[in-house]
Amino acid sequence: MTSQPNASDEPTARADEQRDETPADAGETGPADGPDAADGEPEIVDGRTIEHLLTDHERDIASTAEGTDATAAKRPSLDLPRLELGRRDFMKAGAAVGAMSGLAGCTSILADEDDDSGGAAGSGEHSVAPGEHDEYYGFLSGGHTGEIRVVGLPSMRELMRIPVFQTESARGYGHDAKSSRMLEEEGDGHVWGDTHHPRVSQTDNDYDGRWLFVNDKANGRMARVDLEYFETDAITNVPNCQGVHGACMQLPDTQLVFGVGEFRVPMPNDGRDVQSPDEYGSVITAIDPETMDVEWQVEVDGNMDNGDGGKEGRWFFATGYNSEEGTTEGEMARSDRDYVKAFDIPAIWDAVESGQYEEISGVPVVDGTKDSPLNEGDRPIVRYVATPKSPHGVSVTPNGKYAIASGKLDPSCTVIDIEAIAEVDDPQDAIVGQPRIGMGPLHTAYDGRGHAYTTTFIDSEVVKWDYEAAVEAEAGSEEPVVDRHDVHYNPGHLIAAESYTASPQGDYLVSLNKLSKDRFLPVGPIHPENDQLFHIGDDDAGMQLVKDKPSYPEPHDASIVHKDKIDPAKTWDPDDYELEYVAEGEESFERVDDSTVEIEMWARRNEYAFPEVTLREGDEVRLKISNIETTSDVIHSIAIPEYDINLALAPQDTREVTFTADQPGVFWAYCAYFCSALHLEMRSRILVEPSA
Ligand code: K7E
Ligand code: CUA
Repeated sequence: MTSQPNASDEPTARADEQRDETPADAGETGPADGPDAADGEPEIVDGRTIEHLLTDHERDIASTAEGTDATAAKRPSLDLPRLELGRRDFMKAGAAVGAMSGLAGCTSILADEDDDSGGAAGSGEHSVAPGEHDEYYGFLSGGHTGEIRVVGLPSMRELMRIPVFQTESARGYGHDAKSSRMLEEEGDGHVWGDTHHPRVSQTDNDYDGRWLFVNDKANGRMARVDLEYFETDAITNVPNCQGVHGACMQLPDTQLVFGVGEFRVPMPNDGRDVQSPDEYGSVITAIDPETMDVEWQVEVDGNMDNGDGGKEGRWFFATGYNSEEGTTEGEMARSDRDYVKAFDIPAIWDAVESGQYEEISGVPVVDGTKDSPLNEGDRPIVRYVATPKSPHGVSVTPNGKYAIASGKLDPSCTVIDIEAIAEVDDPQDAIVGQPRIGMGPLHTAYDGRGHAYTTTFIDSEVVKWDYEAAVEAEAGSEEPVVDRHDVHYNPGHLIAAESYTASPQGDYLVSLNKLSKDRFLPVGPIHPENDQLFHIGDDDAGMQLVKDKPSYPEPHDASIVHKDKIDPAKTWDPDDYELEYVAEGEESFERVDDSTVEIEMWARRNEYAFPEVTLREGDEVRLKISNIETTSDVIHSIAIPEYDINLALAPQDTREVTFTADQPGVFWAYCAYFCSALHLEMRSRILVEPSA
């Protein structure tokens, strides 16, 4: 798939070429042969089949990447019949040209060329002056950096990063005893994670500012961030599943946190059944938000993906792909339908409490597969709703009426009536709407005024639509769509302010775009992503693109919380941690035995309690240190070179670390936070005397 679209190609010719690439051909010829090897009967392209567009899309990514060299950059546009295309329009053109072969509804795409996508700078009305505060906190996942980023909205200024699954020296995370223990014990020593879905705890269907939960797709964990201290305070290693992907909560009061298992693996994954994919399983996991203990798991058929909880606490929804239970891409995308699974939480609790489970890895695992006895009778624990095709995102409308799943490999979204789920005999009858949104719909957010906003990965748009109108309209109709806007480019998630609550704010929306291409100054072959801010508060004016923010790879999802609902600490409260604070005058140096030393000390501008510490080679040293400043923002650290230690110390904070002084010599421990005019002088001489 390296060929570059030729300027002289007729759109129709390209479309024919695409038609040859039927999914069946691709499957038979194998990935190594590529699309050109396909020679089957031309498939009649209809609006619900997009494999050819995917291929086209991949090709356009390749061609646009080539276009980033200097020569191509000087070439302002390519002529295609009816289209004047700049490089920026390339992706879209690929999709549109492909779409022309089969669809009538692409005129809006073509007509919408004059968007306000020009500048990276924010527009005046939505900017935040120097010294002024933002209206919202945005909590973005950091993807495979393993962290959470905190940005202010609408400025999009990055305010802080919260390390979760990776060590981070600037915050001493993974350096002090408590955080290293957490990473060690609940991560089997893994040094990274893959955060996707940050969800803030709610009470009565509104943000309570207490916690943020986030998944680790890489190593199957769920973490909790304390939003008073903006610090990860618990990690749970989830058994019986490789990756925890979707993360969400039982509402209205965060009674449970759910992790949606993605990859199918043997359960437990201890070497059994490696050659028997049929025996692999996929589970959702319910975690107690207070204790972070795993309460139970439910095994289902197929792969799962994303999840969202209903507002009333009974239902929890997970999308899924690979109902084929294949192990290769070709096998996974074969069927036209996969399932949205609706989990009946009280019914699952009943099964757990009446002992109807198998204990695997110490956790009750309830059988929620289609053939399970627990899915017979009038109160099945999991209802399987078939939707097209490999549905990806699912989110519940603010009024709690509908769960909306995005088709991913189908241009539609599926509207599921949540009340009907409990009543209908056939779960399919709970589907009440299926509007046509566009190519590659992935995720949906809400403004609280009855509008849904769905990203389309292939079309590179945010599509605004009316979900009640979608219930009225015929399946496949585009009528419910009220607005669409280009994004740059290829969006994954999008999130509107407080969209996951019962009362979204309805003013801002962020589209998290996977590709930025030529949007920013080039910084080498790994590009930043592009998070774009939209103002959505004026339905008459439509969506307005306000800002571009380059983003380090790679945020997937976000939660946007009004500033009044978060109450961060300004300094630590010593009552909030287990260690005892070391006040001035309480410092001590104690040689416990021949090879063990305990040091308790403090730090303040511009000194440590001990300007000098003498150790013997081989000593095991337990060092506890408090920052005795009471002034907010006066942060110190103690960095100990050669021993890989840097403890960050916010005012009134106390941290501890244990290390073995196995290197003789002189080591200047120093403060790494620039704290005062005499910061450079803030140091302690550590002498490690050789052991004779
Ligand atoms: Cu990237 Cu929610 Cu993990 Cu969609 S997920 S994009
Ligand atoms: Cu303390 Cu620099």
